Order: sequence, then structure tokens, then C-alpha cells
Amino acid sequence: MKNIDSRTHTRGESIYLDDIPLIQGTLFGASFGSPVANGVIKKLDLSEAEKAPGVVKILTYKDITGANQIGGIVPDEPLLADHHVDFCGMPIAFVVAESTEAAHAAVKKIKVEIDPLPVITDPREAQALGQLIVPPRTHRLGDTQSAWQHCQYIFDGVAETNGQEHLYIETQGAYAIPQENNALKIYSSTQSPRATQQASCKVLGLPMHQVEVDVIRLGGGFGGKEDQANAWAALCALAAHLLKKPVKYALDRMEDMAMTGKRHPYSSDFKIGLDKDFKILAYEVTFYQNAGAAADLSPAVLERTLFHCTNTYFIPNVQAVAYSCKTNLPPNTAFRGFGGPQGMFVIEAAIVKAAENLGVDASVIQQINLNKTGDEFPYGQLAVSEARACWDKAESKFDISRIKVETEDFNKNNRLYKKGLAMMPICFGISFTNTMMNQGRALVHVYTDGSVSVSTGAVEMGQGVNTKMLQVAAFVFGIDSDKVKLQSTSTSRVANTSPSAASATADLNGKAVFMACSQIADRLKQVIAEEMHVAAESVTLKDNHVYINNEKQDYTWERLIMAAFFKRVSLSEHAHYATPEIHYDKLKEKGHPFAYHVYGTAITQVSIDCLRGTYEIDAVKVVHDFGVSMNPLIDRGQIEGGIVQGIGWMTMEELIYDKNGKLKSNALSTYKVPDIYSVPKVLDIDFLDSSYDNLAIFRSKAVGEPPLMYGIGAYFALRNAIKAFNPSAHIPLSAPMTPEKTLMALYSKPLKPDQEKNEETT
Ligand code: LUZ
Ligand code: MOS
Repeated sequence: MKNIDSRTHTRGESIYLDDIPLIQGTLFGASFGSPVANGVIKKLDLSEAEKAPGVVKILTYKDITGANQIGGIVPDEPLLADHHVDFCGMPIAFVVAESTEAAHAAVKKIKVEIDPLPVITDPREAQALGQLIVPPRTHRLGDTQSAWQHCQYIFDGVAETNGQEHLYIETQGAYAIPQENNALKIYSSTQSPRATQQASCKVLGLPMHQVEVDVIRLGGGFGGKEDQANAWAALCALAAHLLKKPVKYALDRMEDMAMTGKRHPYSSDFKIGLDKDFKILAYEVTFYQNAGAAADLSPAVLERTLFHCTNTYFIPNVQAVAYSCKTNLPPNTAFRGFGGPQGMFVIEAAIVKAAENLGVDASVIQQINLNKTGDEFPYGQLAVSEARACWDKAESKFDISRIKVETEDFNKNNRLYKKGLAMMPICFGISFTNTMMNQGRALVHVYTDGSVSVSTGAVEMGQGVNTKMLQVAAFVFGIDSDKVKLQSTSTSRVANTSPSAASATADLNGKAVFMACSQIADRLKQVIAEEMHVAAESVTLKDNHVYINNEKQDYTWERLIMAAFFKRVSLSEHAHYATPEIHYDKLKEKGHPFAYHVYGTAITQVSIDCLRGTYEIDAVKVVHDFGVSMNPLIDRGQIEGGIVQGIGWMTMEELIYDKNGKLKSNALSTYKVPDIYSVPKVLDIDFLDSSYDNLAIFRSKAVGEPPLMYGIGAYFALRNAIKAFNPSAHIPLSAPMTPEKTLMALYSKPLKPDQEKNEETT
């Protein structure tokens, strides 16, 4: 089945926040962000801005009727700066005017005097000063201390990954509309309607039943709107509440890039030990996460880094320490993979460092150490592993030995062009790591004409979740998909939702839809049982008809619905699903946090132009563990998008903050994302049908985040191509591998031994 939004998307008729028809009298907001990354506000002068044409009111923290606090996990983030600013772009004032242009013009007239304080942008520097968001966490398996002596080879080093701008096509935004008796309706481009509702209520000092958050769809989220949609909604809500007028604020691209947090940059130290057969015996890693100026979701991201620090390998002795370091950058936040990719890059870097020193292909070490069913992850859960199945199928299906020979032949015969190849196996845990969040709900109504309305906590953001929800309802009722409509995601219809995140949205909400529809279907079967004097168990619903003992009756779905209605049978149901089996003890750092894992292996092939440092991704060939895909079109789209986004993070997307904490890569002219020309020329995605049962909806495994990590293969393929040109090249294990860095690496000289120590941090 095609994505149900494809028709309105291609016709430009899909409604995003900025397309919602405006109510008369609507006012428009714009925020004034701090020009300084750390300092004390001495004086805020609004006088000229207030006189600017069209300005209705300028809000500061003094206007907040509830609490000046939007922090989620840790209450450490004011909505509007009071006396102190912690990052460049931190909102200080919110201008409300008759037009967006007037609001922006007035923002430029605001003057602020700030006594600057020292700015820290480096996580290691912050850690050394004791500036941590939360206490450090440690995951342990076995005993690394005693394992080192059994290792034949030990290597250590530093690995770094930069952040990543979400670049959702739709920027952040909200539209708040006052209702009677101080209530509010907020349209928001949020992945988390509940969090947006709660943050707005906290800022306004209202109970949650006074505020409805309604989401039609997002033009992309990628994690950027899991926590960071709240501020803009709260600002609009506050202004609407005070002025009794609708207030809308959709950020422009440069505001969005400058003011919002991104994927966390990490700097990490690793030490890896192998035996003579290249089995990894021990791995120690220390992660320094650049959290930015407030907690946001950083503690949860940090936790997922630890959960994925051994990727898909079984390592019997592990010690992983993670620091969430407070710096003067905008608070960094969720981004597809949620810390997992950062953890996985480091173990891959460690394996590559070992391989290069041992003179073997990294794939030799990777393959030997893939986990198998029954192996323990450092957090105590036992693997139900498809790692080897994916790897083996990728090798045979795509004929890896031929690819290797072709790559070597090419490199022998070409001096100024080189090809590189890398394998990237992945393993990603599905569930929110915070067990409590793994719950979903759905509300289903069948109307008397037989049409069906489905509301869930799932937010559609292009990932196709609504299509999957529709498939579930249509399947259970045995009716055509055009009889089912997915409603917007509203906190009034489905309450207390978890964010649409963690790849778990279709599972959590889909299971709830399944339960609600099944309960209605059971009642309908009872109606037939009574009317036709048959057992309810013999009744099934299919092809829009009633079946008894698998025999089609001259009895349509519509007739059945009317029969039930006349019998006063409820045609509505609300269901709640909570993932079974999962648990986690944060004190012991052991448990069973994930419903299941998703596996896969990617083969990445690249070519570089050794004169220019430019490169192309020739092919990414994947065997991916889909379970049993309930929508191969949508799932394939998720894999393709994830791969390209991962390649962007690893190769061309380079976030640059200057020493003063100001974002230099603040527009699409200075921040390059993959375009159609940088998409791999070949994207071959093959399905591994899992042999194991799982907790996914219809056994169709979560597909949102895992494929992003295939992109890591592009980094190491480029590294191999550079080494093919210059075998003694010095290449820091630092992503992204931009064309500039590639060019420098191509003509680099090996480090002298005494330079080794500090190499990668440069
Ligand atoms: N969000 C969250 C996530 O709050 N917890 C998670 O474990 C998670 N994982 C991936 C993406 N978003
Ligand atoms: Mo996400 S990083 O699943 O919002």
C-alpha cells in the first residue's frame, strides 16, 4: 500500500502548520535571541522596538504567568532568559506584532547589554571543570582489568563525531488560539503533543485539561521536535493567553538553525584488546557528550550511547563510562539514532585502528566478533541475533569477493582515482530506554455508515505511521482502506502520549489500534452469533463481508454495523498498550530494556578523486532485518532516507561553532546536506525475513532509526580509499570526512611516534 499522504503531498495540498487557515486577528511572533553565549544581562532596552510599526507587545520572563521552566528530564531550562544567558540564540524576548515582517523588524531594534563570561564549547574542557548535566554512568560486563593480560594485541585512541542539524523541511512552529474560559488550542509542529501540552501549561500556570495540542502532520522531525517544539508553543500560548488573540510563530530557517539544538557531538577515548585470533576480549571506552547549555534529552541520549557501545559485537569484558558535559551551545537533543550512532562509531573506529595496525581488513575482525543468539549485551539483555544471518546474506547476495577484486583491480589501474569499501553491521534496540515511556493508546469509532475513524498518539512526520495505523484497522475489520480515516493527533482525543520517537511509534500505537479494533470486532462477531445462531468463533470479517466458517455470507460490513447499532452495541473503543517483558534497573545498569533488536549489514563502495579530494558514494548494498515488513514501500523509503541522512552526517555535514559559541554554519550555503546528486548511485536493499518471533506490530520490525547507522560505513570506506592512495596517510578518526579533510588526508604524512598521543584531537 502506498503512503496515504502521497497524493496530497505531490499536489501540494497536505496541511502543515503554516498552511492552517488563519483566524481573523491573528498576531505573529518572533524571538530575540542572545547574541552572547555566556553572560549576565545588565540591561534590556525594548523602548525602540516597542515603538516599531505593528508591534503589539514584547514579552520577557516577567510576563510569564506560571513557571519560567521548560526543562523535561531536568528542570534547568528557562523559556526566556532572566538574568543569565547560557548560549547564543537563547530567547530573551518575544515580539508579538501584526505581521511576521513587523515582528522581525522589531527584533532588530531590541538592545541588550550583557557582561560576558568565559565560553566553553568543548565537552572535555567542561568535564575537567566538573560541569556535568547529570552524574556519569558506567556500563560493565566481565572485568576489563584482568582481561588485558590475556590480550595479544591492545590499541587505544580517540574518536570524534560532530553534531548534525536536523534540517526538517518544515521549521519549528506553533499557532495558539484562545478558547472560552481561558482555555487554549495549540497547533504545533511537535513530535510530542503531550510534552508540548505540559510545557505550555507549566509556563501558563494552567491545568492540562485547559490546553489541547493538535498535530496534523510534520514536515520532518528526526528528533528535533521531540523536545524542542515546546518552547515555541509555550511562547505562542503565553502571548495568546495574555492578549486574548491567536498568535502564530513559524521560525525562519536561520532562526531555527541558530536557536535549536542538534545531534550531540561526542569525543571519546577507546582501548581495545584482541586475542591472537582477533577475538575482541576487552573494550574500554569513555564518552564525552557535548550536551550544550541545558539537559534537554541529553541524559537519555547518553544512556542510549552506552546501550549501543558494542554495536552488534559480543565482547566479554566491557567498561563504558559516559559524561554528559555542559557547554555554552544550544542544548543538543534527540536526533535519529539518539546517541546510538555516536557509540557505534567509536567501536567501529577501534576495530579499524586495530585492523590497520594488524594489517588485516576490518571486516575480518568485524565478522569474527558478531554476536549470536544468547550472547549477553553489557546491560544484561541476551541477544536474539540476526547479525550473522544479515552479514552472510549480504556477502553472498552482493558477491563481496567480486566487489573486493574489482576494487583492488580498479585501484591498481588508476593512480588519481581510488575506490574504497567498508562493511557496516548494525544492531539497534527497539523501545524507549526509559521503560515508563513504552505505552501507546488509540481511539476508534465506527460510524453508522461503516466508515471508521482512528485517533492515536502517533504523529505523522513523513515516516508513514498513519498508513500503517490504517492498515492495522482495515485488516482487523476486513474492510477496504478507503473506509478508514486517520485523525490528527490531539491531546483531547488521545491523552498522555509518548513522543513519536525511538522507532517505536508504529509498534506502540499500532498495537493499541489492533486492540481497540479487535474489541469492536469481537462485539460485532457476537452480533452475528446471536442473529445467525452460530458460534462467535466461527465468524470472521474479510473483504467487507461476514464469513462463517470461512464461507462468505451475503452480509456486508455496512449491514453488520447497522445491525449492531440497532442492538445498541458500542461501536467505539479506546485501548491502551504497554510493551510487555521490558524492564531496567538503572542502579545496577542491568535489565532487559528492549522489546527486540533490529539487525542489518551494509556494504558501502566509494570513489575519490585524489587530485581534488571530492568523492562519490558508488553503492550502498544492504541486507536489512525487517522482521516481516507490513509495508515494504514505506519501509524501503525509511531505509533509503536513513542511509542518505547517515552518510550526510558522516561525510559532508559540518557544524561549526566559533570560539564564542556562535554558529558559523548557519545557512544552507555553509552547511551542506546530501542532495539528489550525493545519493548513492546504487541503493540496493534486500530483506532478511527474521526467523524469530518478535514484539513488533504484525512482526513488522521498527524501521525508523536503525538504517541511519549504515551511513557510518561511508566514513570508513572513504578512509580505505584514502589509504589506497597513500598507505601511510595520517587520518584522524574524526567525522565528518569532508572533501577538505579528505584532500588533507590524501597528502598527509604519518605521525612520528611521539605525536601519536594527541593526534586525533587536533
Ligand atoms: N527518545 C527517548 C528516543 O526519549 N528515549 C529513547 O530511548 C529514544 N530512543 C531513540 C529516539 N528517541
Ligand atoms: Mo527520535 S531521535 O526517535 O525523536
